[in-house]
Amino acid sequence: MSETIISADLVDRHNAARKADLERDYQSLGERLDRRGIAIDAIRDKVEEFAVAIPSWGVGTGGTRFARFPGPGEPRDIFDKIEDCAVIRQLTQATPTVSLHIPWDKADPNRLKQAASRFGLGFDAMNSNTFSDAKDQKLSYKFGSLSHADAGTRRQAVEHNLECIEIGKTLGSKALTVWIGDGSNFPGQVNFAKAFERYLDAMKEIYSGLPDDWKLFTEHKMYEPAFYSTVVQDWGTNYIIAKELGDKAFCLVDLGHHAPNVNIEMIVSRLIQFKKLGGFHFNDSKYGDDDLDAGSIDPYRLFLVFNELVDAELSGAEGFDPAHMLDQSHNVTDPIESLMLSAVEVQRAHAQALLVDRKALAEFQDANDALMATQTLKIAYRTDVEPILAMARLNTGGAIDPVAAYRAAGYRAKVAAERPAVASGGGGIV
Ligand SMILES: [Mn+2]
Repeated sequence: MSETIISADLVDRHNAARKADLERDYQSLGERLDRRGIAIDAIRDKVEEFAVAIPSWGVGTGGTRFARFPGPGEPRDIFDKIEDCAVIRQLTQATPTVSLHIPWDKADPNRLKQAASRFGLGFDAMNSNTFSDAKDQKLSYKFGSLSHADAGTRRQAVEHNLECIEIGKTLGSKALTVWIGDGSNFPGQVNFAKAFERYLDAMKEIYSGLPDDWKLFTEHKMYEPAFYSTVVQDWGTNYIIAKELGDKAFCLVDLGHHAPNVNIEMIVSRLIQFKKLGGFHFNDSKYGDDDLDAGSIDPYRLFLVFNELVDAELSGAEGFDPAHMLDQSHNVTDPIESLMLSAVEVQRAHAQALLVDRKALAEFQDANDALMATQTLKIAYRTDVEPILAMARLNTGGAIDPVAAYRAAGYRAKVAAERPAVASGGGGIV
């Protein structure tokens, strides 16, 4: 039995006060779904199985290029971050793993493993960092890392990634995510082909150090930190990388890393079809890589992405096993609250997508009935699945209303008393 940070008594009392209402709502929704031929318990079971990883860096307050305004009780180190992740896990029961960023979270791997297992947490993908300079680093990444013109800098970046794999092996991680800031700010600054060739050569060295049961994820991003061109610019480039490297290499889709209005759900479908979808970094955006909370701006798009995922799952797409992770910057909210609600939003999109009448949809598609096809999606999307999500939390030991339970527990005030205030300062979010 793993330890809990929020008192189990408090969660029990919280749930007891809400249970009767929830049971009525669940039964009422169950009757309505039954009329559509859907068994509510089967959907709830799938929600209970669904998991999304928490990025260690997400529990600290994020920042923009303008500034960062830390909140009270900021985690001081990875061990504080693990405790914050344990709270998110306890109250939502949707986030069983933490994704580490090296060197930010560097610590004795055995101690890390112990700290996480105390709360029943595991480790998701390892994330390398060659987009900023670590303290005492020999060569700078100012002008790139894996695609750098200088062979020594590329070697240093390759070795860092190999070190991340080594740390991850001890932790029980099974994937490495390589995100780079390489690119250019001016036309003519770099030779596109040469830079990409250097990147691919460096990635091949990293790939050769990957254990057989690991996956390698690469993430595309059209701009930032480089503003004219990035080396891994778009999903096409990302697909080429995964294809060049081999069967253990997959593309990661960060929802914020596309131009506004790009049809992300179609990209997801293409990557599934050609067996290269590795997983997601969930977040939401209005203008660019805003790193806003998942589902906060365009929940319908999140649903449409899950519509593709559920379609692939139900049709038994070969090798389909995408990793789910949140990747957001919480600038004006308590990061724990944002991450809990974001995990629930991702669960919600999944549950709604499970409600799509796929047989009817296929028939409308074949009959060229555009109106009814799109209505079929809308009927699923319009269904308020909150009673299913809340019942899944109640069944698995979480809180019916995670934010209300978290606030009642006074966790933030408690850690603020223990963790010294952090001075506000420079921005920086990837
Ligand atoms: Mn990301």
